[in-house]
Amino acid sequence: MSDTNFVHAADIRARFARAMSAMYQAEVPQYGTLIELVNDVNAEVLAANPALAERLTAAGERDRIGVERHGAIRVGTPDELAMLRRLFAVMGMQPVGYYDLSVAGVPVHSTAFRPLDKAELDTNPFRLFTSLLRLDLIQNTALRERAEAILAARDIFTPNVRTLIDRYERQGGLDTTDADAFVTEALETFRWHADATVDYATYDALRHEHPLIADVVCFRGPHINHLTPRTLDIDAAQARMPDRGITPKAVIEGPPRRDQPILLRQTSFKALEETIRFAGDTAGQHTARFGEIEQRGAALTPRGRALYDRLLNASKDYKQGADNTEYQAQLAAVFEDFPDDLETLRRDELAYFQYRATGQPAPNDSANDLETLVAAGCITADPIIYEDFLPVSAAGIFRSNLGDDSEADSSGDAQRDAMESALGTEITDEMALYADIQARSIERALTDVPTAATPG
Ligand code: OOG
Ligand code: NI
Repeated sequence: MSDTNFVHAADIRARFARAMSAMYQAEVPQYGTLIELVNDVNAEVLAANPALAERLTAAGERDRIGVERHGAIRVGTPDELAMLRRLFAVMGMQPVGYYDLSVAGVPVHSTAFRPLDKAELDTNPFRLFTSLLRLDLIQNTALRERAEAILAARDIFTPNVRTLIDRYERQGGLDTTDADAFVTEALETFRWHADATVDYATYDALRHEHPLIADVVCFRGPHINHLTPRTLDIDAAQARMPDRGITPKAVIEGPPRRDQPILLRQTSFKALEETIRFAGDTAGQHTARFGEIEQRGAALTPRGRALYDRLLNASKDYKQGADNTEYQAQLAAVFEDFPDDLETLRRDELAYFQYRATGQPAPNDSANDLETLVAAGCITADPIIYEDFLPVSAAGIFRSNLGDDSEADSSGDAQRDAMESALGTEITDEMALYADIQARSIERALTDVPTAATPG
């Protein structure tokens, strides 16, 4: 029962991401300033690096550099998460990856709603990093029950978005009028509300438990807390934020700058102090909303990831109190142990690669296995870009924006099953996606290599 009048999921996602960006720039003008800075830095990098500019143009990415890569929200209950899963499905976004942030002292666990396919990501890359509050980590029973009651009394979705989601599920798609209405209605869930649903005393008690708990529980909905465009030079963007009156977080998260970028580097500007009106008409301050930038590199295999985690852990003491330049220098020294050339990353199976035939015929009289064909120049390989998130980096972003300076401290256990049952679906394993792209590309490349011309 497919209907040709249905709007493609990627198109709804693009409309939604555009609307979200416009709303957020209007709500948080400093985010607009960050976008201007990122655009300027990107333009300078492209002007100085024509080869990169050409590569991005050829890949069709040049026009989309300025488009946001992700945003983040935090919800309070399994029911809210379940409904979000249905809402994001309309835009072709599925839960990928499980992140237990409680091990880093942040009382949430998270997943990212994103398209599964590379082609879909290429059309529009928008993802939402979505965290579910772990109320079970509140020790104080009375406070936990109070938080549960407050959350139970709110509905973060408009009646119209519920109707449109039902219709989408019944029909298998939305026409253009419904798609536009869906975007408008869905956006309402993520809007900022300067008036809290609770009085100041309740807010303060929850904030003392953890600032994140207050942020999730005390408002009418899960306001978008940041959006994240892509930068072509995160070091330059970080260094130049103060010139535009923006205060960056202390250090860039993730791996150091490298010849062959890996995983994800990210930084943010510090969340703004916002004036909140509490029930009973008291005013107060809350920090929640910020802007972030990211620069991505190769997806790592489990082996590469284990090496990354070990080196990152070895550098963690440098981070405390360091400024970014000093921290990056020390990080770079520790990461000397992570090979930084494509051939080693590939041969040692540290990163995932996409293989393709170059068109050159296979040599005669050889085994014609993958490595032989790569060595002979018949098959070539490019790194697959990492499209997911990093729990240690995420914890650093959370912490710098919540006025919480507590260091990582292992508390709760992973609760992947609990999150999956809340979602009502399995969470896709991100490693399996990359492994699958690589495996399929190898199969395809091997069959695409022309056979050797028979000597006449
Ligand atoms: C999410 C922080 C994590 C990222 O890019 O790692 C994140 C949040 O603050 O809600 O967005
Ligand atoms: Ni983020």
